[in-house]
Amino acid sequence: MNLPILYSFRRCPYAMRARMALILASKKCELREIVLKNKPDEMLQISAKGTVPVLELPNEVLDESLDIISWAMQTHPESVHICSTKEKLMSESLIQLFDSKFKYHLDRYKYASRYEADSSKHQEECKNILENLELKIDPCPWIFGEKVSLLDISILPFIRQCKIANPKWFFNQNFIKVIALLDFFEVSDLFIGAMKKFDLWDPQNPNGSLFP
Ligand SMILES: N[C@@H](CCC(=O)N[C@@H](CS)C(=O)NCC(=O)O)C(=O)O
Repeated sequence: MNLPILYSFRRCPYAMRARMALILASKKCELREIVLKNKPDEMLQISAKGTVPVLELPNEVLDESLDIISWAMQTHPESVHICSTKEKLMSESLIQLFDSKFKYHLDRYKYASRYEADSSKHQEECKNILENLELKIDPCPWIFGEKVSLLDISILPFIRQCKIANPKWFFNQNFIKVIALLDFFEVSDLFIGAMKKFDLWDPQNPNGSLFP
């Protein structure tokens, strides 16, 4: 295969958003499914920081999910909702909030035993962020209307992780619009396509899987 190579881990929310961007922009690549406990040397040689996703292009390596999304969108900006200046500013600040503060508290809530015994304050922080999001959006069905946006694909994988941590608690909260948006996202062809299962990449048998 002579395609861009994507090192990916199915359950990683950053890799999910990169895979969704590649689907939306119809960018074919060779997907190499990895496990975080045993990262292949081939990946570490091009990106020593050892996080997924990593996209290897002929002349460049992109090892930040948002850079992979920008690269994918360069040629197909119309495949997602085109944001007004106000929507763009809102998207940038929300993506930043979810990548930093929300992710910080989500990890400490979801993996409480790895951090500290009491995860309730982290659950509360996640809840506060989702309640604030609830006040800012009116999804129909996506955040900005008919067409999926970069904001949708960037933050929904994290909101989904928050749900998975404790579905009973999550569905009992007051962020009704956020829950409806997540429900819509999880059954969308886009998300289902991005969650397709692939065998683990075997460096002895170097061809990965064709994606999407
Ligand atoms: N800022 C990076 C973060 C990527 C990231 O942290 N990915 C996690 C998996 S969800 C990872 O690879 N962690 C390395 C590890 O656990 O060893 C991005 O947006 O691509």
